[in-house]
Amino acid sequence: MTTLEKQAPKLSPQVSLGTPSSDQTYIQGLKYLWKIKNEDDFLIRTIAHDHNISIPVAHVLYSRGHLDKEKIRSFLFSSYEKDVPHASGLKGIDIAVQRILQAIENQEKILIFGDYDVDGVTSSSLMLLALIPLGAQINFYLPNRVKDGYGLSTKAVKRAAQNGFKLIITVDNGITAQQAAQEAQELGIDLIITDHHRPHGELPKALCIINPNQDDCPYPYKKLAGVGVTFKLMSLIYELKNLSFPDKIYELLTLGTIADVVPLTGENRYWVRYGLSKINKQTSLAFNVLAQNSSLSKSAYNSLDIGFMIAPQINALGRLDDAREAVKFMISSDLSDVERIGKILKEINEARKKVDRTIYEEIEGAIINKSIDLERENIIIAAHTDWPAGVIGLVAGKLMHNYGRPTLLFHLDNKEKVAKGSCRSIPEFNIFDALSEKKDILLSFGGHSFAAGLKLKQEDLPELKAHLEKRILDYVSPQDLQPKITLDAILDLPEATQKLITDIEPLEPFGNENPQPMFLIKNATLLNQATLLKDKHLKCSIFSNGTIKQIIFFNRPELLPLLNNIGDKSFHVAAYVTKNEWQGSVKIELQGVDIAIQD
Ligand SMILES: [Mn+2]
Repeated sequence: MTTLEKQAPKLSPQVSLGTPSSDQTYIQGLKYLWKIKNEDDFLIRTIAHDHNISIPVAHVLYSRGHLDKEKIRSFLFSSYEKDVPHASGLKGIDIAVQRILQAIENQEKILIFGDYDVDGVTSSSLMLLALIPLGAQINFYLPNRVKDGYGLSTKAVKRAAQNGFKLIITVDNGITAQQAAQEAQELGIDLIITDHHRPHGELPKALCIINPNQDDCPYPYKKLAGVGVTFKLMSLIYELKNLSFPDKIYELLTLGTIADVVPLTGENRYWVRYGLSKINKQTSLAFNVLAQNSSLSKSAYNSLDIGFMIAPQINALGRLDDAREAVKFMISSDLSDVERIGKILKEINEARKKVDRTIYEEIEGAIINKSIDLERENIIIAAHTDWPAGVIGLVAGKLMHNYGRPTLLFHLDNKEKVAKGSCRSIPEFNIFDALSEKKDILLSFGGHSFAAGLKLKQEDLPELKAHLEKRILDYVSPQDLQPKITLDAILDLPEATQKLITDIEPLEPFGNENPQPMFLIKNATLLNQATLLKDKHLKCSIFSNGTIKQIIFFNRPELLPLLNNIGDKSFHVAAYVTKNEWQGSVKIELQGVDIAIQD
């Protein structure tokens, strides 16, 4: 063990969140604290042998707690029979199916009420695409983020009544729409709520609620996205009618599931795999335009391409003035329409990236000049009138990752004197629970343990901050509040071959709760001078165990002077192993994440 590697200090006994960390080794890297599970050589070799996979891949499975032979098999080969529970297990779904079929039969007007994010847009699109061919008199409404805000409102219900709708179905929202549900009841409109957000407070009084996260819903898999819940409802209708879905349905399910960053485990893992296989056979017009916009040309797309290149553009859909365009873009078969909207999306997304960078830099500046003092404060909390509500969630995510702190950013609406916020939290701190304790000052809030949205009076911001600062001291150790990365396996540089790429593939699709594996390359030395690409990406060659490999560190220009003065000193590298496709040839590429220089 080098001086850099030390056993994790024992957490204080009242800390029950997170996994016990005594079986972890920590390495202090330049930017991140590296966490890697202590190896058990015998177990790793057994996994490799049992499943005929290479040692580093077996090591990844071992580090992630896939130890049981049967569990590993079902992880590597997910199957419909094992991973996909029948839709009828969802509480309320039978009532919903009957009511929808009745509405179609009687030609009653149905309104889908969606959301402006990718999950909401794909959910709405999926339901339309499924119900229109059945002859439903169906229309949809997506609220405008600025004018209407999130979720089904009494205003929207009144308007629906005026327009003669008899049935409203929410997708990806509605679980906290108590007042709107009341209004619907009074106006004689039946309301079906489909949602996946955690219920809190009294459940709305609707005809039925389909949400696997309801306390008494027996459906075993709780991590579906909004589009996943919509899909289950539609799949039961199609099963009853003995029909099969068009491929486009699976594309929408895949896009929404990846974009909503739900865990890619269990049923989600099954559907994303299935959807990717459909996408890689034939992509839709919308998908093609989005791939072109991001200059992606690959023989096969993976979940990371969708998460990082495709989904952010669909997110820009929510910023279109006319939200209807978003759904039109997703499901239209008119190429000129799709191309026209696709062009706008590209522009909006580029503009969004600029705003995103400006906000990030402003906050970074505040941290550097200590107006946000991370030595004394444990969370990042900041607010501004100029920050658009639609962008702050993404920036909060980036800050959380780079600083290791739960982050809350607010758009200040000075007319109404309210603050509308987005927060992202570290795995060790359940932000949903922490916010629930302060319900009395929150005008609205909702979300998950790692991400939530909220609204409160501006004057209450200090109280919220004080509460969160206090809770974080109760639950989280100082070590939890450092920017961290989790490494999965040791990689001997000679093992970094094309075969390794093939061996890693069964672990895909990567995303939330199943990240791309990160490897630890020990005791490397620099072979020759490192260089900068485009002034920001560092490229160099490293040498270890008789092997030389090129490696690229994206957005780490500060490593240049460091590495070029390192001489013969050896260092550890944290890196991804990826496939680089260029003009038909496939090469292995090491993408460095961080280095740890040894004394
Ligand atoms: Mn959602």
